[in-house]
Amino acid sequence: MPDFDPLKYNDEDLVVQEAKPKLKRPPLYKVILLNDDFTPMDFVIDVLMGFFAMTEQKATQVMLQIHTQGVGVCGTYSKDVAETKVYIVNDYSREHQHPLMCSMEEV
Ligand code: TYC
Repeated sequence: MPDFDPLKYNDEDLVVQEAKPKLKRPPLYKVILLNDDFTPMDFVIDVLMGFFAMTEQKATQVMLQIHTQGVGVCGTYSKDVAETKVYIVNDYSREHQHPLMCSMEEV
């Protein structure tokens, strides 16, 4: 009988079905920034470099994409990490009195 056959025979010759392993990868979340009319472009670039480890060139490209399309992805993370990023970015923006909004979406 092949190794992977889930049907096994116990001592009384009864067929028993082994439980199928229920392994599912935990969901991932996109952290996104939303465009607004007031947050300075340089501030958004600083956020992308400081909190999302982007180079200045990449951060400028993402900022301009958000500016023209309305929304952009900063990165993809586990739920805990995404929640923390959203919290610290929104806190940082509020501290600097900018209305920049950071949010997350399941991938
Ligand atoms: N639209 C802003 C401006 O013209 C720049 C901006 C870019 C704001 C991206 C938010 O997520 C943002 N100053």
